[in-house]
Amino acid sequence: MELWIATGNKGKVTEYKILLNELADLKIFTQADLPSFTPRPEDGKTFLDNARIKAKTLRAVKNNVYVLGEDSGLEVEGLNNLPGIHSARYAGPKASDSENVSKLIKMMTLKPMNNRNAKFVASVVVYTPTGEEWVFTGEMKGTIAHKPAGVHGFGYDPVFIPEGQTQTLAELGAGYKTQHSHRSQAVKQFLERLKASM
Ligand code: ITT
Repeated sequence: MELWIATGNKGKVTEYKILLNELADLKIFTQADLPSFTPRPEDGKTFLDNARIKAKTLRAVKNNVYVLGEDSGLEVEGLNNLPGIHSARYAGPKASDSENVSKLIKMMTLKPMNNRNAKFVASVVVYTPTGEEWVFTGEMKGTIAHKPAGVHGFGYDPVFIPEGQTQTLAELGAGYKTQHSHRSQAVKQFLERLKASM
């Protein structure tokens, strides 16, 4: 089967390839395989809105295949759940992962508080070749570290310490994320739904 993922984020693609590895006949493509593809602005109000926008935009040019859109982000309790849906662009429209991480650390220093609780959220929308819409969500709870540590993963992984752990996701590495991440929770539901539909 063909799965087209509506993302330009290479870190996400790497993780989807690992998470979907058990599907032997799966061929994964992304919007990067369509040179003239232009993503639509992510102007939804929720993760689900934006996941749907991504999947629908790609589906408009790739039908009769599975199409997946994911919108995800980090909600920090002490920052009124920011950066949330703005996670990718927290430090500006073209911000790098390390600029976003620096801004997060700075915001938490400017507003001293004891509450460093946070969670990653992923909303995933899949369109099937026959046009059904499937929706999945996953979450991972944790806390924000005082400074970045570790080299694995992407985004805010260097400052996110999962519940029950003492190291960041960037220290724990891909094996831990494959078992426990917000993305892995959503993909497990997708795999179950897919198997049930076959
Ligand atoms: P696409 O829209 O092209 O998929 P994006 O990076 O803009 O790429 P999102 O709009 O969903 O994707 O924003 C997700 C951001 O949330 C991402 O850029 C990271 O900053 C953060 N994020 C999401 N999942 C993460 C993870 O597993 N580890 C670290 N940071 C993550």
